[in-house]
Amino acid sequence: MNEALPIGNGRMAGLILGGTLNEQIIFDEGSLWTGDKNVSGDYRTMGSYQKFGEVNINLPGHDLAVDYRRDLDLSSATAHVSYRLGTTTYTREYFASHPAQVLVAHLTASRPAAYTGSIELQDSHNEKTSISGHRVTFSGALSNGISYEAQMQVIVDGGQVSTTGDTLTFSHCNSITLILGTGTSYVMDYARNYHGDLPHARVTQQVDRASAESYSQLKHDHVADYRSLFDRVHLDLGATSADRLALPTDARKILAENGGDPQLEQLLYQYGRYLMIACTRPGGLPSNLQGTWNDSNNPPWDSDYHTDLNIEMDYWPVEVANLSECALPLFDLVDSQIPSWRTATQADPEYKLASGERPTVGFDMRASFNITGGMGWLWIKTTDAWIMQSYWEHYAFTGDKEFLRTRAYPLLKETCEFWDQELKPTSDGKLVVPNGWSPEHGPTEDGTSFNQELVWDLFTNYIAASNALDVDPAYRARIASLRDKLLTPKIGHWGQLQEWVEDKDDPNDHHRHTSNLIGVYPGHEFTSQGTPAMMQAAKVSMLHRGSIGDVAEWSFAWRGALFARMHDGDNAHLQVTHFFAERNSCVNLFGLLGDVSPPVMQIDGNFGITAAISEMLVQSHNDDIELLPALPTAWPTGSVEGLRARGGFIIDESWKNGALTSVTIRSTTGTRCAVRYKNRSATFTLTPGQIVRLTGSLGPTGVLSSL
Ligand code: FUC
Repeated sequence: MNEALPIGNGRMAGLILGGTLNEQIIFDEGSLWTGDKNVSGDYRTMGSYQKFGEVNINLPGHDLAVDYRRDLDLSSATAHVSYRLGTTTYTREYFASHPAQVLVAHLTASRPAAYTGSIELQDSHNEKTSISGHRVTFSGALSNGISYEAQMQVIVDGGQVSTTGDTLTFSHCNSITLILGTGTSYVMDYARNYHGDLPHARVTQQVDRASAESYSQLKHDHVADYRSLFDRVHLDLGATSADRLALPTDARKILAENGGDPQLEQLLYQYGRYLMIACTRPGGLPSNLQGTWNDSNNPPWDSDYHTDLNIEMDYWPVEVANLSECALPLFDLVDSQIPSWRTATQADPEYKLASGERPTVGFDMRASFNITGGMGWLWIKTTDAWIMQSYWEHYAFTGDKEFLRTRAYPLLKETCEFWDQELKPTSDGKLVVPNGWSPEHGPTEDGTSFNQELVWDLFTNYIAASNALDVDPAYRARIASLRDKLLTPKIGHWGQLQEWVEDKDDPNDHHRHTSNLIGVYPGHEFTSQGTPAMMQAAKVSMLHRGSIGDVAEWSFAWRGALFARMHDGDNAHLQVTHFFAERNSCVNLFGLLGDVSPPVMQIDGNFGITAAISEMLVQSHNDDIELLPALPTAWPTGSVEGLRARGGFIIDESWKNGALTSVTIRSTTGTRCAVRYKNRSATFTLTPGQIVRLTGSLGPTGVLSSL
């Protein structure tokens, strides 16, 4: 899987291995999970994400292929394999269609009757495959009662097809098209115990419909759908030298660790957006530790939803990189799990109130969760507040009041009410989260910076939400007064932003998590403008944490975003290039956790890098927008179009010789807009749909037009 080409339609995923004699397509679907509602914390009972199956295409004699090439075209979300045998060129094209809800493979050749071989469809849980006509099928059920089914239609042009057992044999065909559909009985619904209808009728209909379409129509619809999302952002970070460009991606990746390949950095940015469109679309499940790609029934960390960094990082770029609707699966899954989390939290001694009573509202989360209400590992306090940040950000960027009113606000309020009950007063009248833990670094009795900053963020977002909806003024005032009493992280004896209430940070500690800096990014408690002393302390902490030692692929992404918020473009850029190192990313540019043995693929770093690069180019704190806040010297000239800013704006920028040359700001829902570039600033009042164009010195070019 570390070399395969990944495709996906937000629900189904494919890994194209690209063999010549044997082509293998591993396929998955986000809802194929073992496990149940167990919340005991024993991760072994939580179940794990499962591999669905494989398609194997056997092409005798094709091991003699020459001029072999494979690629993944991010502009059309299609993967390709091509090679030559004698004078015949063989070409395969693969995509995962969101509109048709199927995976498609299309095998063509430069001469007629060139394809002779066989195809098998394999269940990764060993159920028998059956063949009826040109339809290959398997179905089964996991021990938790989740039923699954896969169907593959084999469409040939010319030649003959025959069946022997579970193998479909083809000879002298001009071309072959495979239409693969999958489904499970899982539903994201606590009230139904997560079990819905059997998938048979749905999968049959999807495969029937797609098989009745021409290949070119299927591809056309897929590309149009994909581009409606992908084409919203264009990025140009400058040109790579021709000799580097001539190399394949795996060779460029090795060199790019030392910089000098802006087009590969640009590709890494867009790859994060590609992977997001491929693994999290409305109606499906959110991205797990491996996105939706999985080649094992026993994947690392169960390929679950980790709450102390990973699931949150997966969604860091979603709003700024203009893929807002891709966040909806996160909200759908969290909403469907909350009834289980609420019961578990309120019953657990960990959350007993000082009075000895149980909390009566709210929920918190253990370090990981599954898709059926189960949780594993330790409680990680305030991860409820962290998840709520995504709900708030969805509104902050889109201005979607209906979402805020019906989905975000009730949960933000409930989470405030939970911490309102749980916070403990210290002897000097401050409020702290008791018995906290700074992921994954260590505990303290009263007040980790991680916990305090997340509660500050929650309270601040709640205040803004209740203001935006003009509701609950009395509770808003109470939360504002609680926020004023929260213990604020301190600056320690070597100038660092302390991780714990005790001044005990080790300046030589290179731990992979940067939990104490969550108020810098992804939070907003500390900013260069608003709290320069805290920002300076955060930078001291960062510089000591370094880029060595116990550092995972996602650490670089987080460090990149942190340095960007500190306006340190060169250090942020260094983190981006570290991602290319052999221990941090796979040949196919999937993130790789090189700090575990053996190293394992993990997707969060991919999304985190896209978020970090976005933060280098545009930052927004409510309606205050910073243009090119952390431009590194490695990208002297370039442009970006289509990044989103909080407050409801879309930003385009161009720069030359390290300086901003032009800016376009479009209001989607925003009105008051304050922009800053270095020591210049400008403020506008726009109406939704209006565009303002500015020069690099932020002077208007005189154009205020409508979208
Ligand atoms: C957290 C991280 C690890 C890994 C795991 C899945 O525990 O600290 O590095 O990413 O999640």
